[in-house]
Amino acid sequence: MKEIEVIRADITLLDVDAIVNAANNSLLGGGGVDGAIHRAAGPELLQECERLGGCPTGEARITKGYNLPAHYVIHTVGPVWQNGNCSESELLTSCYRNSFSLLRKHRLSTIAFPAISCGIYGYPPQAACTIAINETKTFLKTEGTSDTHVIFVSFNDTIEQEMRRQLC
Ligand code: AR6
Repeated sequence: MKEIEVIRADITLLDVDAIVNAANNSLLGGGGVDGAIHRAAGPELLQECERLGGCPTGEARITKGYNLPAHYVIHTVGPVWQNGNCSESELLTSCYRNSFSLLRKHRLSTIAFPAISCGIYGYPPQAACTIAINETKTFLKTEGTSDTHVIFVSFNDTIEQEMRRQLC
């Protein structure tokens, strides 16, 4: 079943094909969900990330999940919110598109996203949720298979409520 789901959870605990990491350009870890994923995955994740040589904003890279229940981690680098006139929406859209592209390339079915850019990077939640949902619907319509399952993981009320409101 092609499906979109919103759940409240710690993304590091999810047993899915791939979880998405809201990373930074270095791919060498940081705070927020990035720090949590690296802590839970263990040092081998950092070793693989070191070999990737970073990632431009809006692009995505895939690694194994190591000690995580998830088999893979898709690392994408969201934009830092400035004033909305610095290509933030195009860059956030690219994060979702490139993450879905890796999902398809690796023939994976289940993917869990955190709210990319909505924490430390300060993206307004309403606008970010609209992009996340629109890109997901487009992917499901054009390239999703009967097994595709997209999970939006929220860590706070604002994101969860906004996601649910927009999916109604
Ligand atoms: N599970 C699910 N969601 C989480 C978790 C978790 N364990 N932890 C945080 N969130 P952020 P960004 C939510 O700041 O804004 C890092 O230092 C959080 O509540 O992790 O893209 C990177 O290295 C928020 O809604 O990512 C970058 O430097 C969402 O995840 C920078 O932060 C994203 O918050 C990236 O900032």
